[in-house]
Amino acid sequence: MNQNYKVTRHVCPRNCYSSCSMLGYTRNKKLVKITGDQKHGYTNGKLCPKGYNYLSHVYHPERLKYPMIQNKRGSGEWSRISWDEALDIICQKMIELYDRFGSNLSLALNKYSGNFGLLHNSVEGFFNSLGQTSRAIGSPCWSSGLDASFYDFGDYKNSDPKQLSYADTIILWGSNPVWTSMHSVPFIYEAKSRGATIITIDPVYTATAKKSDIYVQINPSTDGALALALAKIIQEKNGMDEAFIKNYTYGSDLFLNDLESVELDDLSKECGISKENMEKIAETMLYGRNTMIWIGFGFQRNVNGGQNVRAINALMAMTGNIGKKGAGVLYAQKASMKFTNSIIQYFNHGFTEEDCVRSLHMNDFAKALQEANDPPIKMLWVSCRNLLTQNPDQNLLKKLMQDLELIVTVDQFMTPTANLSDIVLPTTTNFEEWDIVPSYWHHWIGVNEPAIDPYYESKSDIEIARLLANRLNELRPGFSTFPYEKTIEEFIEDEFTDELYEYMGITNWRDLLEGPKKVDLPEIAWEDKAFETPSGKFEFYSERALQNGKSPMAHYDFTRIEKTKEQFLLLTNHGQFNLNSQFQNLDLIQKDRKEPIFFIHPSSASRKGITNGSWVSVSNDNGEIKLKCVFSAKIHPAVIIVQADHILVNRLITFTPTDMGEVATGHEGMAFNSTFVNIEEIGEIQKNN
Ligand SMILES: Nc1nc2c(c(=O)[nH]1)N[C@H]1C(S)=C(S)[C@@H](COP(=O)(O)OP(=O)(O)OC[C@H]3O[C@@H](n4cnc5c(=O)[nH]c(N)nc54)[C@H](O)[C@@H]3O)O[C@H]1N2
Ligand SMILES: Nc1nc2c(c(=O)[nH]1)N[C@H]1C(S)=C(S)[C@@H](COP(=O)(O)OP(=O)(O)OC[C@H]3O[C@@H](n4cnc5c(=O)[nH]c(N)nc54)[C@H](O)[C@@H]3O)O[C@H]1N2
Ligand code: SF4
Ligand SMILES: [Mo]
Repeated sequence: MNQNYKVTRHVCPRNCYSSCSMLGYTRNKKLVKITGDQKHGYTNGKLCPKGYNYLSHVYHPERLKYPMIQNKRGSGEWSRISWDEALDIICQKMIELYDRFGSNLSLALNKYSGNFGLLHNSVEGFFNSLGQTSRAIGSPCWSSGLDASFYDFGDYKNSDPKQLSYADTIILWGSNPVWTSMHSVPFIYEAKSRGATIITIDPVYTATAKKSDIYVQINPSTDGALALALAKIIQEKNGMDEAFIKNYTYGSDLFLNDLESVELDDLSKECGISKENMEKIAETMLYGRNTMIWIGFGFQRNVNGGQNVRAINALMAMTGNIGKKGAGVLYAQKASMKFTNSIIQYFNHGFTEEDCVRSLHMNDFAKALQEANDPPIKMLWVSCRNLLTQNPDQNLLKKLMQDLELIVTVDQFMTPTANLSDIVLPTTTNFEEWDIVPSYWHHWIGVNEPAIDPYYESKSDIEIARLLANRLNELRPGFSTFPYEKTIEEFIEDEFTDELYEYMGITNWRDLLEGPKKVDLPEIAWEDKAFETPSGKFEFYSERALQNGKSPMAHYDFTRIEKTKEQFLLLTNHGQFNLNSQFQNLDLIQKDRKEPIFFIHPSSASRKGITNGSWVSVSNDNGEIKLKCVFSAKIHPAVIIVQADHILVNRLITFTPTDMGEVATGHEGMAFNSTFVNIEEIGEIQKNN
């Protein structure tokens, strides 16, 4: 059937739970069809709408074709240059800066999640190969939840998502898988068809809530209060798993003591859920009903996100819902990522992994740029990142970027970030390059092979790293230790060990060309109860947390969450048809995107004298945007929603740290969901500028 096509294997390398395996069909050097890969045991040959639209992404008329230079930053006057010219300008600047400051510290890298493929770590590898450089460190995404897992369990492990199908109760707690993680939804349905109760806890009646048996509209950021309330109710009903607590946990007495000091009434009032309803939720977890809780990433992007995750973990430990079939906490995993990471281990000038990086806070990047001195940042390299839509502090960031001497952005499209750069370098998609891609959710790993030649003059991140290293060393021998003569195959080979091959049931990474492989990890996380905490137990009480200046136990701070009737909490939830700022130029999205909108509960709008369909100024101390109002009874009355893909929304958001995140990601996370705004109807339609 496929005689007329060359069929190649791919993985979608986006920052997405699914990391889908795909097949590319190429005829006459043109990619003509993309399907899901049936051999992937988790995604099972199915893709999301973005996945099925990859052809339009690859051959999008706006794709960058050539290296370009901008006359004056932000002028839009771009001219095509050759790769040689681009490399010369970049490398000469790097060497000049080195000579000026005696190090490469004035050179900064900002890279995050455009592509999670392993070979894209070549960018970090290249930077390491220069000696000391400055680096945006941290994550805007999942930091506080990771630290909470670290304090409680000692590591980041997930059960196989299939375990959802064996649960008696599934709580989708601040996660919206129907939009953001669709391949796990069939497991939820499977559980439901076996009689399981599905509960969604979210300030918004989401597409996921719609599919659930029980929807709980919680006051935002008060999930810790609800978790502790459930713990209290379960304790009162003698629903604790005493054997689990005794054998496998540490600090339960202290936790249970602490629990006594909070009143159920206060907790109920705080989270906005009546005691009767809390009892109903607790009932679904009692009498041996195995419960799985999926804690979303959106959930923990607020000022008390880490503590709230710890409270849920504690609830699950006291009910013994850990390490057994159909039970457990799902958040994210790193256990399958047993790669050597050789690609980043090229150090230079005597520096090592420990001291080659000057860390700039990724989420407080504007301030980090402003404060870096000795030497100041003069050159910025942006890769896999759309800083000027995804980061907070947009206005300051833009202003500070204007002061830099050289900004280079590597991307497939002329993003707002690329637009404020001096040089843009066009890069390949996952249909034009080799790669290896794991997942932070399931345990499968796949290979990505090129189906077609690179689009026009685009090059992969690793190819660019090689070219840079080569050119730098021509100009100044020894400047970079990045091995530009090494082949892509060798880079890949070096990421694997015999142990990892064994885990994957293969003998060579090329076996992945036959289909993705699942790493042989326990289906049930922590089934062995070998927790990796200092006590070797699940830690209700964590000395590590205490040492890091946190409450040693899950703690709900009643004073932490602002309550104001005047302002609204701004939630910027992730959209169904985009992936952060990516895919927004697809027709699929464009056809629905007529005007910039926000959602508000009709009762809140009428309180503010705002009518449905009117234009509204949404503002706070950080800035203002103008949006059209759409009434929605699905939204919590204290909240307004602007989808996270709105390219201007981060003008309203300033760096606000989450309560945890430093251990796992180097800096605190970003509390995007702890932003307050004012709203006011404006008479006529005024354009945002
Ligand atoms: N289609 C699509 N898929 C994606 C992405 C995308 O942009 N589009 N992005 C990917 C990435 S980078 C990420 S991080 C994940 C995000 O995946 P999710 O975490 O599933 O998505 P979010 O929309 O960030 O947040 C989920 C829900 O959390 C709720 N929420 C916010 N604050 C609170 C709170 O205080 N308490 C409770 N209980 N709920 C709260 C929001 O209302 C929202 O419905 O998805 C990944 N997958
Ligand atoms: N207000 C608000 N802001 C948010 C969030 C929110 O919920 N609300 N969510 C946050 C979260 S969870 C995340 S994860 C971040 C995501 O922030 P980013 O990691 O900046 O994510 P993307 O928007 O996907 O931008 C990635 C860029 O990489 C480019 N790219 C794709 N493939 C490649 C490649 O192979 N090489 C190179 N060099 N570039 C490539 C894409 O074209 C795109 O321009 O956003 C955060 N920002
Ligand atoms: S965006 Fe996610 S669900 Fe869609 S194809 Fe990529 S990995 Fe799969
Ligand atoms: Mo994310």
